[in-house]
Amino acid sequence: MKQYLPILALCACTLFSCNSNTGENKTGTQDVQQFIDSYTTEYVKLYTAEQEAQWKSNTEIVEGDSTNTINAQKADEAMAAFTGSKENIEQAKKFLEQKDKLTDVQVKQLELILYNAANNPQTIADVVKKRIKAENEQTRLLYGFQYMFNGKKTSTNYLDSVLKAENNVSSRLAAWEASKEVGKTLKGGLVQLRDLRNQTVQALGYHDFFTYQVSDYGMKTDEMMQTMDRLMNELYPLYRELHTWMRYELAKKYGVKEVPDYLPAHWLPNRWAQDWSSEVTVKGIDLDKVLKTKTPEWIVKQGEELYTSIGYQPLPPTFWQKSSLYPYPADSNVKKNNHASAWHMDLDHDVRSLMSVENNAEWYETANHELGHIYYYLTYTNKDVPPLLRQGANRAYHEAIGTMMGLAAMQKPYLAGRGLIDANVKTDSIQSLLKEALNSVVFIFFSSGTMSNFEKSLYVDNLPADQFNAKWWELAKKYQGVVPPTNRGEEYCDAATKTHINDDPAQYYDYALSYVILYQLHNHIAKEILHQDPRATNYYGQKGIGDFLKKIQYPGASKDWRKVLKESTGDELNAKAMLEYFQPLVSWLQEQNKGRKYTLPEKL
Ligand code: X8Z
Ligand code: ZN
Repeated sequence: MKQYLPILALCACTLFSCNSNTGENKTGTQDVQQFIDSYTTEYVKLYTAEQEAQWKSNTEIVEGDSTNTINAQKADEAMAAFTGSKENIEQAKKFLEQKDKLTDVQVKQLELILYNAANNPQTIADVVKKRIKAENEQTRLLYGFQYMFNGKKTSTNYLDSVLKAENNVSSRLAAWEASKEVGKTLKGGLVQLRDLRNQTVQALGYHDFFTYQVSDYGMKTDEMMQTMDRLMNELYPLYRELHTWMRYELAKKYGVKEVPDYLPAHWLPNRWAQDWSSEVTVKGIDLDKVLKTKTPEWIVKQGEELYTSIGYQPLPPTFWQKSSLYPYPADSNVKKNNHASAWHMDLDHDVRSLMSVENNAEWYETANHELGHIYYYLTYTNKDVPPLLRQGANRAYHEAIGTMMGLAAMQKPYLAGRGLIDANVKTDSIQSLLKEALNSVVFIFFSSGTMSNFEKSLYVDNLPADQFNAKWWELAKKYQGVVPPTNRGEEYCDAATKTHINDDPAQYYDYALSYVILYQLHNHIAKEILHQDPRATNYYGQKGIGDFLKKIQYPGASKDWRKVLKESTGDELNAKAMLEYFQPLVSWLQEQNKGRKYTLPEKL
């Protein structure tokens, strides 16, 4: 999720008194606290202005009118000038020289001040300025883009629906290609952004922008990439079965006699092949069918109700007034960012979501995901967490909780309890598990594999501009077993059709880690709180879950994430819970795949 530096907003007096109470007796902490307080005041002011400007430029994109883009740029520049100023860097460094005299929370804030500075060093103000301009222009190009299908103006929601429902392979190909056209217009900007992003952080001693982003976890690039590999290796036997099963299944569905060795990208129900779950409909639990009878508004409200049922407060009225939750018409002159996001506008209670919700299962899950961010914001906005530390325990945590709620809200006992399906209908639990694996397990190979390795190559290895598309498809083949429908030359930039490559750069491993964490949390919730099978839970009305999650969320980033994980689940970061969850599926798939040709190598 795109986060513009963390910061506060709000009632400075409460926050400040809490800050100055911490460690007042230690020598030097008066000075340091004064510095942190005054930094915070200015930061919150600039952050709020920046968020407002970005909100406007992401929700009102008008062809031929760049006012909002320019205003966003100016707000970004003001923030950069402050956070990257020589004085702030020097001061923070000076105080950190006497770490032992400071409280943990002070150290964390000073480190954050330096982390923010590294992305905006004013010693190279011209580079930072160019980067900001390029970033805002890239957003405008991506989200101001008019998608066309069969000669008509269309939307990504529509193209997605074709990829989910269309059985005619030529029509699928046309929709897939239409969805990739935008990449061509983004390539130049991406090349420029890669260089500028690297240059900015290099000024403060980071090797490259990817390494900078990874350092937010207290990790080095190698360690992160090894974590990605470890994760994929653990899940690979299952992925290989799923891949084999899917090749045969889709060949049958499209009436193709010769089963392809690799999955053609346009055969799959998602633009990036990151989620194949809509290929399976579990009899008796057809959520898409149920949701056709509901409105998009109902979907968001239903999400809120799940959260309030476990003990969260109703969303503040401003959430409903100020969010932008539904799509604009496909041919509207005004366009908006069509990818879902959640915003903490002022580091206080102005929380908003930007979505394009339609009444289908994918948006049902996404709405729950975004509300996870929103309730995370609201929970760490408290007197004990200084504004600078109003962030997730780490970025993956922020992604994990909402996704977990989304997945839990698709399990049978929950849907039956909400009256969305018939509780008495017999359903096939293996089919349910298969559907879930086609979401979660498949996603790991996109996020840890293709995305993370592409961005590593882009930033760390300085991938030459004439190899972007070749690299992208080399990785998609290796990790996902997916190939492009036709040869895709370097005039295309298929990686850039993924929003994160442009506007949430070098962070996609967050999502991979979030899945691992969420299965650890869910496993704990099911077994220790609900005493239910993790594969068949009903979270609704269970205050114990709210208590458990709030305990994780409350301290924000003021507590070390490894400690948070250990304290909440009793374990380190690992894929055990996820593996255990899907275990029953492995033998079923092996049985289905008997006699079939496996085309992925035995080992990744
Ligand atoms: O980008 C997102 C969220 C952003 S808050 C909607 N997700 C990833 C994606 O869409 O690629 C959620 C899961 C993966
Ligand atoms: Zn998110």
